Formats: sequence, C-alpha cells, structure tokens
Amino acid sequence: MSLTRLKMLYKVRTMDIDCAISDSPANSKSRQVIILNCLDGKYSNDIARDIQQGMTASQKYIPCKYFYDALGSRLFKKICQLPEYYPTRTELSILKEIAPELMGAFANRDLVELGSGANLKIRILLDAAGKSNRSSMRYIPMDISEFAIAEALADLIERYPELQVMGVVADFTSQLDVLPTKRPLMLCFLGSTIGNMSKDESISFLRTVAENIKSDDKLLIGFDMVKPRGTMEAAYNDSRGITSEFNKNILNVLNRELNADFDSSQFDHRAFFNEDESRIEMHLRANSDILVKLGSIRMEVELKKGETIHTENSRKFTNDIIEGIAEESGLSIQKWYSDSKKWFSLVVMCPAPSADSEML
Ligand code: SAH
Ligand code: AVI
Repeated sequence: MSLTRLKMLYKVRTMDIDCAISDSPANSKSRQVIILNCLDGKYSNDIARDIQQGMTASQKYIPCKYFYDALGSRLFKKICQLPEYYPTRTELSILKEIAPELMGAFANRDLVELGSGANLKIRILLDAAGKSNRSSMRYIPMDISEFAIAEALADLIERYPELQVMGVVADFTSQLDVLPTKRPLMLCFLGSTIGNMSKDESISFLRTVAENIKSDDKLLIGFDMVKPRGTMEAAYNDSRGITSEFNKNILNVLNRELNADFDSSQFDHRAFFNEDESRIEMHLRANSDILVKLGSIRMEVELKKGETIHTENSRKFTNDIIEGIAEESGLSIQKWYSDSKKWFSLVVMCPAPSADSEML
C-alpha cells in the first residue's frame, strides 16, 4: 500500500494514550486508525546529535534505528522472506506452537509490541487469542517508523474488526513512559531486536521496562542464538543483495534528513561475525576516498578508501548470556521456548520479586 493511500486511513494525534484509545472505537464502520506520534521534533534533534557524534568517532558509526524510513521498513520486510534469513521463520515456528498457551486467557488485557514492524508475528498471537478475547483486548504497537505502524494497523483492522488498536510512533529506548499502564499487559519484543543493542543498552532498557510494568505483567522477548558462523553470515549477505540495499538505504535517510550528499555507490556492504563480541557487524566500506557534506549540521566528513561506517550490531546469544541479562535487569525467567535446532529462543520474563517483598 502506498504512503499516500495509507495517510487517508489514519489520523495522527498527539494526546494521552488512554484518551486516544477510547477515541478509536472498534465496530464503527468507517474505522480510521489512530496513531499517536510522540516523536514530533525529537527525531530531527536526535538524528542531528547522533550523526554529529557518530561521524566524529574514531570508528565512524550510524545508529541502526535510522534504517527504518518507509523504504527501510519495506526492505526489512523483504529480508524476512529471504531463504538465508532464518530468524524470522524460526521464531514464527516457535510462536505458532506457543501462541495458544500465551493467548488463551487474554480478555481485558493489552498486547503491547515494541519495534513492531510488519504484523506477521503478532497475527499469530491475535489468531490464537480468538474473537472473544480480541473483543475486549487492545493491541498497541510502538515503532519509530510511522509507515510500518500505519501499514500494519490498516491491515489488522480489516482482519479483526472487533479489536481495539492504537499505534504509537516513538523511540523505545527513551519513550517507554508513554505506554498504557492501567490494564494487565504482555509486552512483546520480537525478532531479536534486543540484539541490536549493546549489553549495557539492553540491560538499561530492560531495567526501565521492569520498572514500568506491574508484577503480574509479562514480557516476551525473542533472542537469536549463536550457531555455525556460515549460517549467521549468510543471513546478512543474501544472494539477492537485499541486505546490502537495506544497509545502503541508511545513507539516503541521512541525505534527506540532514541535507547530506552521500553517494551510496561509493560504499560496499560488509557483514561478518565478530566472535569475540558474539555479534554480526554490518558496515559500509568506502570504495574510494570520499568527502561528504551534511548541510543541516554544517559538517564535512572525509573517508579514506577502505574505511568503514559501522551501521549495526546484531548480537547472537547463549543461554548464559540471556540468564545474565535477565538477572542484571531485575527480571525473572518464567518460561523458555526454543526450536529443535536451538537456533532461536522466545523467553517469557516478569519483574523479579524485590528483596523486600520476598521477606514478607
Ligand atoms: N519485530 C519485528 C520487526 C523487527 S525490525 C520482527 O520481529 O520482524 C526492528 C523494528 O524496530 C523496526 O520496525 C524498526 O522501525 C523498529 N525500531 C528500531 N529501533 C527503534 C527504536 N529505537 N524505537 C522504536 N522502534 C525502533
Ligand atoms: C531488526 N534486527 C533484529 C535485524 C537483525 O537481524 O539484526 C535487522 C537486520 N539487519 C540486517 N538484516 C536484518
């Protein structure tokens, strides 16, 4: 669906989430999706600051959240369908198995999804919830990409007319406080997006989550596990070149948002497994000496031939790493699900009881 057609289907509001959601009744015939945009001017301030920092660091970098403009979100959707990109189909296969257990009793609850992207995975949970649960529950996706939210919700209101939905365009690393807290909730963080954060970032993020949810709320997190290097590297170096296109598109985002003049043909896509850090790294490597102007931040950046801009880390986990993260974040592991090859884990966590409450 084009962005223009989508824009006819949704209204963007800036208001309190609980008001906005009650303003978006299910069942009305000409339903319009309500999207709460919490990014406003924040995105342009953040990108100017982040790129200034990233382009002056000794290893130049661009934070990976800037991949996801409308084209980036579309390219990521294509990546998920690639034969080499095993995480999506592996996680989907586990979700299909466990969805009835997770969603059987979901009446009057909120299903919140962080970094929601396309709606393939959440549909499995919504299908398993059944119509009766769906008519009293709410689905609240949060994503930095307005396009991804609008496209996913336009489809979901057609599929599930009884479901209340509310999109939130926000940065989950700094804006979790906008999420609703009144009803019991399950917060999903799928796709191993947690792997795109460093260890410290993921712990500080999960601590904030743990502090913002109630003791009987749940967190469902997807983790991509360490596996043979060839399998992991192929997933980020696909034969159709879609991941390369996705990687280079981040330069188009900078051109548009910061009036820069990157020429993506002067860069090559590089992705490899860094064993010491247990992560796939993606870089853009200059194939000649390059001088780039970033007009809006009055900056000139020089890259020598062979120099790289680091665009993404995608950490690969072990059971020990996941247990360590949960413990350091103040979360308890309730359930652990995996596929037969142990390539992907879906882990249900909840806030760990505090020392005070354990003594009672
Ligand atoms: N959960 C989906 C999509 C994963 S792609 C799946 O499993 O397939 C990562 C998603 O997170 C993208 O839709 C991207 O727009 C979103 N995202 C990345 N960084 C973000 C941030 N800081 N805040 C909010 N959303 C973010
Ligand atoms: C969203 N995230 C978990 C993906 C990943 O695998 O790290 C993004 C991606 N980058 C290249 N391919 C997919």
